[in-house]
Amino acid sequence: NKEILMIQKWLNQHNELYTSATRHPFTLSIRDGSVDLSAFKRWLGQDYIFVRAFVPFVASLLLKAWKESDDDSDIEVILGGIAALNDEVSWFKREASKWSVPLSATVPQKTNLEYCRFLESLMSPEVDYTVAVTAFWAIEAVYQESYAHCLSDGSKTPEELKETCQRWGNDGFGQYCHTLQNIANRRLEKSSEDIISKAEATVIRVLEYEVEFWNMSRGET
Ligand code: HMH
Repeated sequence: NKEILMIQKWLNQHNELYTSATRHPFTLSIRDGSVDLSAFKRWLGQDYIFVRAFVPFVASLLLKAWKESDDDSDIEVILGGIAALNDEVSWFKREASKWSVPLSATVPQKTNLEYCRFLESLMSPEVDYTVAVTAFWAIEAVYQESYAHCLSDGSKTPEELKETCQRWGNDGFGQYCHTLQNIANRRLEKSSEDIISKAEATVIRVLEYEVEFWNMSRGET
């Protein structure tokens, strides 16, 4: 189907899964103000570990874009993403110290290790640029949608969590995610059935991991 863009089509087809990732009980509890702060701290410590693994993934994406992309501006968009991650790592350290979360003593949970291993598998040169950039869009989009919702009309997000929500929920980050979606759609339009189905399976895996990642905030394991 060429009339409707691939990502939109997948979001419709996998709407239930996408909604479980972007309207998770954890982020909904931030939005309604009932959030358990120990859950927030667990998320913060685990996400710092994830972001550390996310940096080399995005670096590997930059390399794929340089080798395979048909559009020079892709490199600039991804480089902007790396610059934002540099800032994000510093922010995590500041935020962790604010909440007394000892990052160096934080042990990665099983879900986190699995998600990081999945990211590592996407860093392989065997993985096509189109598949990797589509995964990148999905990873960023879940946070953008989740945290923007915590700031939208009617939200009761506690003052001390607003900065976190702003980090991913701000309009600039929304625009950036939209640009990534456009890149992914442009590539998918030109891709073989094989690449398209690999990219779709990768998006589904990302959404599943994102749900499990939010689940870790419950601290049951
Ligand atoms: C688990 N997914 C997870 N952590 C993040 N920081 C993002 C996505 C977005 O950057």
